[in-house]
Formats: sequence, C-alpha cells, structure tokens
Amino acid sequence: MTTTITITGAGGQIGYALLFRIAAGDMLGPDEHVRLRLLEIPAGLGAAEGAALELQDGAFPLLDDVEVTDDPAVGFAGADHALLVGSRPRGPGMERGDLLAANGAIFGPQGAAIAANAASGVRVTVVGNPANTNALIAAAAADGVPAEQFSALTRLDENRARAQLAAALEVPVASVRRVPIWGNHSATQFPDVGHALIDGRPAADALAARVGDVDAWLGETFIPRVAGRGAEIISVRGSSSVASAASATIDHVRSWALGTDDWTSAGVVSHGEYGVPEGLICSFPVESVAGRWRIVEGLQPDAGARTRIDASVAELVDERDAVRRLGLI
Ligand code: NAX
Repeated sequence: MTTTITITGAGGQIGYALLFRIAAGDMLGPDEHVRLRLLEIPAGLGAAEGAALELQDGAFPLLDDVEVTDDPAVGFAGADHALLVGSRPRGPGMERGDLLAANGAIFGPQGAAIAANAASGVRVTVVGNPANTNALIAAAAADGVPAEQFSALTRLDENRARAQLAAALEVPVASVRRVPIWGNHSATQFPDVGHALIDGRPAADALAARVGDVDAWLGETFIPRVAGRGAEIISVRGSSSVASAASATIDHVRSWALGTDDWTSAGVVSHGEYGVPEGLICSFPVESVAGRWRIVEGLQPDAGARTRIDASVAELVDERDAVRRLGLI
C-alpha cells in the first residue's frame, strides 16, 4: 500500500522539517510506503524542488515518489492526507479582516480542489494560521467532503502544555497524560490540567505540593507560558517554531491515522459538544478511533475552566462571523 500525502507550503520552513520525517516513516509507521505531492505557489517552487532533490538523496526505502507542482488539481490528486501548511502570515499593520480575507483566498480554493481531486476519504490537517478558521473555510468550500474530515493543529500547544507540566513536577514528559487544549489555536487557548494524570494518578495533589496556590500558578505562570510559547520561541530563536511544529503535525496525523490510546487535542468540527456552536472548528479533548476523531464527552469543566473555554470559543465565533461577512463561508 502507498499513501498519497499532499503538503502545501512544502518549500517553507515547516515543510522542510516535515518532509524528511514523513519519508522516514515517522508519521504513518515503518510499513507504509508514501507518495509525496508538494504544492507551492510559483515563488516557492524552487525551494520545494530543492527539497525534492534532497528527499531523493535520502534514499528513503518507504518513499515511492515525489512530485512538485503549483497546480492544486495536480497537488491534491488522489490525496489520502492533505497537510495545509502554506498560508498568508500577518504582515505589518495588517488588520484581522485583511488576514482572514487573504487566507480565505488560499483555503477556499484549496478546499474546492480537495473536493474535486483528493481521495474520497481524504483527511485534511490545517497547520497554517489562523488554523481553526482556515480549516472552517476549507471545509466549507469542499462540497461533498464531510467537515469531520478536516481538523486543525493544536497538538503543538498540547505538547507544550505537557512539557511545561512535566517540568513543573520534575517528571518525565511521558508520565504526563490528558492535558487537552480547548478553543482556538491562539493566545486565548485553554490548556487544561484539570484532568491531568501523572503516571496514571491525578496531578492535582502533586501540583499543589509543588506550586502551592494552583489557581495562581495556572493563571500567572502555566497558561500564559503555554499560550505565549510561540512568541517566546520567536524572541529567543529569532524566528517562529518550525521543528516542534513539524513534529506536532507528525504526532497529529499519526494519531488520526493509527489511533490513540488516550486523549489528545485537535481542532475538530463541533456538533454542539460542551455548548460550542455547531459547525465551529474548535479544539477539544479527542480520541481517534477507526480513523475518526471522537470528542471526549462527559467532562465537567469547573467555573474557571468554563470561563476560559467560553472566551476562546467567543473568539472563534468572531472569526467565523468575520469570514461569513467576507462571503468566505
Ligand atoms: P514559511 O513562510 O516558511 O512557509 C510557508 C510556505 O507556504 C512558503 O513556502 C509559501 O510559498 C507557501 N505558500 C503560501 N501560499 C501558498 C499557497 N496558496 N499554496 C501553497 N503554498 C503556499 O512558514 P512556516 O514557518 O513554514 O509556517 C507555515 C504556517 O504554519 C504559518 O501560517 C504559521 O503561522 C503556521 N504555524 C502553525 C502552528 C500551529 O500550531 N497550528 C505552529 C507553527 C506555525 O506558526
């Protein structure tokens, strides 16, 4: 079996960090052959073609074929997975409406091209920001493809949250489970430690013993650190997160394709779960079962958690209303 994977923005930074991990089998496992289609705009074709040459030089046993194109119909042809990484970043002085409009011009046509050309069971992962709303736009334009086949990346936020909790408790990150992200992939996101487990035991007591006032630590240290980690990376590294974002993308798609044995996080379409308006692409605690995301239901967020979830969902509603006004959905 060969799986066809389309990567948009493949000539960019995250693309470069992603391609070699996919070709090495990190995403779909050591037995799955892959065919890569690198979709770029004309300005990015050279970088994507260079990456394709290097992929050839990697002599990856699982890599059957690489194709570089700037034609979405060719790029998405037969795609089983589409990783939508290329997007329009916010430029200096750009208003949110301009940003959403510029991305609508990318993700709308890509959604339509996916519907027309990809495999019927295609699974679409949106990385390019604003990821949730770009996923909403692409799903709306993909006639005939269920919105459940689209998801937005919040796994990087979850990985950051697990790592910060592990550091605070001085335990290995592998000991930390169930730290879902709720809401938008933005500064309003809510990384939720309310259900966290450390080696299978609730984290609450260990956390209180370590940090004292848990609510103060969450509000003043943990949540701002996780939500502001992207900005922290930019200030220390001089450019945005790349390898960690690519790694989280690999984690996300692997979970989706191969299943999970516990909760993770993804921006998925709401059917009204937890009072989130139907149709929004919102990050929830999810599991992946038989190749589909399933929102973990029955949790009871406390009042503080509810306030934070509501604030992030309100931001998603604003973004949805803005793209509706622009006629993008
Ligand atoms: P780069 O600017 O290095 O690469 C973007 C690439 O996309 C460029 O090569 C560009 O030519 C290409 N591109 C632009 N429009 C395209 C189109 N219509 N079709 C195909 N390709 C197109 O950015 P990079 O650092 O790779 O980041 C990519 C995106 O990931 C950004 O939107 C960024 O904000 C987003 N991120 C999302 C994260 C998440 O957790 N969801 C975290 C990391 C990252 O910030």
